[in-house]
Amino acid sequence: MIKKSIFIFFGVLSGAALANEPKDWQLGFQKSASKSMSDIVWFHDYMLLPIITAITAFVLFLLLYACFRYRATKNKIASTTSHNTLIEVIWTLVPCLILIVMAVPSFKILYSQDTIPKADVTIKAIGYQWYWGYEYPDENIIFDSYMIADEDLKDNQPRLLTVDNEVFVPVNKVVKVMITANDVLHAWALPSFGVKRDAVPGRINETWFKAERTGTFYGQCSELCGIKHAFMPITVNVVTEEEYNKWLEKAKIEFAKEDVKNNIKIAKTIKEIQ
Ligand SMILES: [Cu+2]
Repeated sequence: MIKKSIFIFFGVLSGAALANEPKDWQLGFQKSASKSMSDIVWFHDYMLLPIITAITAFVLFLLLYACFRYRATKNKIASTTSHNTLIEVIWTLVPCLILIVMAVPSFKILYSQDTIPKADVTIKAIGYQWYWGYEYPDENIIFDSYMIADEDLKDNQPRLLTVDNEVFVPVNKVVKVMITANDVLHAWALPSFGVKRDAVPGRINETWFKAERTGTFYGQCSELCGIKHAFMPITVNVVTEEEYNKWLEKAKIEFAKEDVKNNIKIAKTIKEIQ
């Protein structure tokens, strides 16, 4: 029985760890799919968590020790000590040192996220109330990506995360994402890639990722943007180079940008006629 529960416990944990989407009872981050996210997970697991745990344990020990050692029954006459220069210097310097030690890897990760390498694929993500629009500026592709309603979900499609038109990117390639919005603030966030950037109307923010494995990855708008904020998910399919090229061929016809221009032309002509 115990063996079985241990098996189930670790099974649940590893299952959650392998997923590209949030899972029930999940603890910690989703499994990383980019170096950037691996760095973030390392920073959290091996730097922040040990420091937080050590500080919490130390403060708890001091509290309990003070409560026990200086309890009223054993100390009839209260101490009048109010200063101790040495200890004050220590409790100022030690937190400073901890912050400096934390700052080094933190800034390293921050700068590596901020420096965009030469992009193999460029995507533009535009936040709308309440869906995402995507453009592949180099490929003349443009499409909108709406969430699939609960009643239209097929098997294995996660609720609130599945969209009609997914983003496709090739594996092991640098993908630059230009992020903007058309109406209010949104945020394009994909936990497995360690990516999160605000989508600001009238301004383009840039970020990048390099997915290290294939699969379907899910994210959500991460800036409170209105009544349907929770219903504008982000789905990215990471596929092999061949599959990506195949998708491109199809998408160039289905989502051709020229069509939009033609529509505008047609609309203008109609207006002129009127
Ligand atoms: Cu939004």
